[in-house]
Amino acid sequence: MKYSVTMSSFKEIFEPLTDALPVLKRLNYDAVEFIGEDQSSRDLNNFTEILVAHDLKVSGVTGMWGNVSSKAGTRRLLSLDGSMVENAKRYVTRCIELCGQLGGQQFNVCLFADPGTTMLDFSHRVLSQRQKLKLVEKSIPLLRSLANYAKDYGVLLLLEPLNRYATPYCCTAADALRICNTVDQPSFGILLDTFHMNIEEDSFSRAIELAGVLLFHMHFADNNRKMPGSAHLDFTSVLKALHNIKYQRYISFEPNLERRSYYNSLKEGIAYIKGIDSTISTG
Ligand SMILES: [Mn+2]
Repeated sequence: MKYSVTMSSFKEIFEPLTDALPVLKRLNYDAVEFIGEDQSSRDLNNFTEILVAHDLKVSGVTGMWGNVSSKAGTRRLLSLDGSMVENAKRYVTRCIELCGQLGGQQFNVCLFADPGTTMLDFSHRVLSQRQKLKLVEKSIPLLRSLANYAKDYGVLLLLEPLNRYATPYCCTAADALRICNTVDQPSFGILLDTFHMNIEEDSFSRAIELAGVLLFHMHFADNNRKMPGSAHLDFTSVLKALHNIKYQRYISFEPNLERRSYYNSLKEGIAYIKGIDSTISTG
């Protein structure tokens, strides 16, 4: 396995964000997942220089979708407003280019629609497969053309299912697989995130095995979005399933970190996962 951390986890901790890089190198991370926001070419050059100096790689670029910022909220691939879809499309193409430029392997899309599209109490209800399909159907040709665009940059475009409280149109590995099979492009695949899986999947292992060869990236966080080992997710079954499908790509930690405890969290979290991984590898 190779280990990476999302740079977005450091937004509240480091200014500039590049100050996170020496820390990550010291803690034996292999790579960082760059943040999918506009950067000046000066900042980007600076980032690349510091990255190279610390012998770190870029695993990919994290798509900033939904409520993470007001800008992110306008990136709606499922909008009924054509200009909103166009806005999301431009965002994806820019991030693909950024990812290619940084030598990253993947960029993730999440499917958001206009607010008020569905008015369900998601604590008790979910959308039916038919309702999901109806809303997602229109975006298939766009996803296909974006996947093709990504291919030209040596980047994979990955669909990340989120939990129902974030966006209810693609929540499980089965939802993502259905969309993937319809898009049907070798440069289009799946990213699974243990935080969302914990809410939506019947089982970690069944979801991972279902995604199978289309699983190209993993986000790891515990059930409370802290580093793995902080709470009660069963990372042994996650890692066993990854071994079963011969997954050898990045495990990218995507935790909430706090200024006072980030160092120990990052240190203990990777040690916890590497510990489980080595028992599986030798057992
Ligand atoms: Mn994620």
